[in-house]
Amino acid sequence: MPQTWWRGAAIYQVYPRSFADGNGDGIGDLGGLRARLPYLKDLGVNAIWLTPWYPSPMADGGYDVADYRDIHPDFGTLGEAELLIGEAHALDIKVIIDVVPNHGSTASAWFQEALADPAKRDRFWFRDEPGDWQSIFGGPAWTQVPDGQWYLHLFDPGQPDLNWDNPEVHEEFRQVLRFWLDRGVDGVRIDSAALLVKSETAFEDIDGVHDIYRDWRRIADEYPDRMLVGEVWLPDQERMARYLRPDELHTAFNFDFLACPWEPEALRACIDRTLATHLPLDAPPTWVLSNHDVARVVTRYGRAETSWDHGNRRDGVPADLELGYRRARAAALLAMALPGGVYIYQGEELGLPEVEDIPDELRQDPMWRRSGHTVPGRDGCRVPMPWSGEEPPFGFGAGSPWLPQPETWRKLTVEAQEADLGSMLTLYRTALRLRRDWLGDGTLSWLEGRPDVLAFTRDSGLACVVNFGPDPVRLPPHGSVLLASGPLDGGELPGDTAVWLSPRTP
Ligand code: TEU
Ligand code: CA
Repeated sequence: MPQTWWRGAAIYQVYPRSFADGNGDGIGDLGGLRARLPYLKDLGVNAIWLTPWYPSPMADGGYDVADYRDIHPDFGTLGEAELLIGEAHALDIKVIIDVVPNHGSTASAWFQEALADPAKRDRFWFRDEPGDWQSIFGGPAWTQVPDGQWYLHLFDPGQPDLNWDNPEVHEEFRQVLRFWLDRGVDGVRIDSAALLVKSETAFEDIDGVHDIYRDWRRIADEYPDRMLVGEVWLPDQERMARYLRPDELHTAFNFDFLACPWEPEALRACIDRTLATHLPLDAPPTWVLSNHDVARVVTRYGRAETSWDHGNRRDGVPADLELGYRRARAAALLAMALPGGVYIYQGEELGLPEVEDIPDELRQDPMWRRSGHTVPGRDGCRVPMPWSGEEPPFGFGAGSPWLPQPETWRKLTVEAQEADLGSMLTLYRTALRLRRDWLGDGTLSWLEGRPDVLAFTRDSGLACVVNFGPDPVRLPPHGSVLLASGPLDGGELPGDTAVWLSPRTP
């Protein structure tokens, strides 16, 4: 089996706007991120993935890209991006960027040309009459331009869908890929990867999309050790796996796992399904607990219903955060022990909860506007990181952060958690250190036992045991305890707790 870095990598998702602010304007930037690279090194991740950093009117947090070959001035310059890539590499951290091929921005040169000249509209989806599709953020997916035509936007009106029936669009993205691969990026995350090709009646997972990724794979393969990871939200794992055929994408996000409730039977079925679809393709699975589009895991797992559903976000549904925190710790050990790669969304390692009381007038997610102010949306998982100190901005930067941080985050800052051996940050650091020697790519063998316990061993001999039940359970035979997500109870594993066991005595 080829051993390349991405097969077993721990990849940390940076949402640049909210990670660290270097120049004090309240908005995270590349200067802030570069200064915090040592933090990521100490955390022990193998790679970072940055959500879009391009010039953009920010109609959708930068997923409305106006220029794929430059950096948003709020974040810095192309020169700084190049420095960042070099500095990350010097610390042995790979860099993955986000490419958004399904749609551009109304502020892009292409869209401006299309507006000015109806003969230049074939790069987008212009029609004389609107269709009846609804936008994923709510409201109609068609918007009228002054001369009467309509354009398609599956997301915000600021994000016109590109027409992948036009060869010019293919050529543009080939060049964009090369532009960044030439600058040393190690991987590309492909936004909304299943939506690019459309028919007149459907836009999800249409067969022609696979030809695009075959083309992209040929480009990536011209460079040593680069990877493509697809954001493929499809309910069906079999359909999803088609994107991972040997001549297409290297990996995809496992949203089946993210959406799965915190229940042993459902999780076991999800894990088995994942392995069954990935292993025959020799594609490493990925394990994802959260990202910038979903409620924070501490909050999600503290609710009575722990599954995730984009259509029913359960914003504001009461959550037992203590319970959610305990489960999030156990889930972290589960996700990091499973075969393949793991994604960690910034703040997950601090156990940040969803912020549910952002004042309405500060909300920026287009989902809030487009839903007629009925769906609060995704701002609550995008609140700037708390680094240090006793009050906001908690070391995020000198200025007031673009979204307010809760006062209660004083207990959750990096500074507070570094000093605490029982903190979430310490758990993540320890787990990521152990993971390098014991875990990552490979397979697992289930240890059969009680229905409310999931237990398996890995190729290295490490056993991971998670107890979902109410009562403590005895540990299987082992040499020593490597790490536990919570205190063991007289040698037994309490409910909502996970443990990593070594076959060897220390
Ligand atoms: O998300 C694409 C997507 O398919 C949606 O399900 C989305 O996750 C949304 O949150 C619905 O609840 C990607 C990005 O991750 C997201 O941040 C962008 O808003 C979207 O594409 C458009 O570029
Ligand atoms: Ca800034």
